[in-house]
Amino acid sequence: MAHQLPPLPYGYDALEPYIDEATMRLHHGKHHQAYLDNLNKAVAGTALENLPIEQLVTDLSAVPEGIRTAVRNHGGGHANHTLFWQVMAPGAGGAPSGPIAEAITSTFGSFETLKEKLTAAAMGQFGSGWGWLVVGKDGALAVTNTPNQDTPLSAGATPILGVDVWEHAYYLRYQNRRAEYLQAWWNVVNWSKVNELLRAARG
Ligand code: MN3
Repeated sequence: MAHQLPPLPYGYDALEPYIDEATMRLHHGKHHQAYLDNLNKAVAGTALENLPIEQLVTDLSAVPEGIRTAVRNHGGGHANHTLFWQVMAPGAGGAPSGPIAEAITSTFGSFETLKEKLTAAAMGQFGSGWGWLVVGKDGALAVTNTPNQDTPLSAGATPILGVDVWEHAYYLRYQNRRAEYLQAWWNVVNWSKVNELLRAARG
């Protein structure tokens, strides 16, 4: 069964005014769909065709060389965007609560510090890529970034919050102002989903 575009868990206009409807329509309907189409094309007829996406991008060395770059880019794009839609929600944002709030405080000292570090990681990603909050193999939280559509899964970490800093994620509303987009993005962070992902990552 080919990989499918997961429906957005809210309307295209639901993240207004922070993320605009036109961006969401293009981003989900065209960009994510294009990663999917290219991923499906790459794995069609191979032994990897039916592997779940997380498994596929976690062990890229198991992917035959001829399609490894395609799986890394388009499989990564599919995995990253699937997470991205889920860790945002309308009427969300603000300070985290629950286990993620405790983990952030014990790791970074405060939510404000995490916010600064993740914003800086996303700002500092030269060109296209992502900023991440991940859970390492040891269960510890860390902030990181990746270029292009690389996923932390390929480096052995589990992403529980990610922000897309490709220009297609913000250019229509924010043009070149990545900092302004990032500041706005914190208003749509879905902490209850991040809590769920933290729980799953720590098993
Ligand atoms: Mn994107």
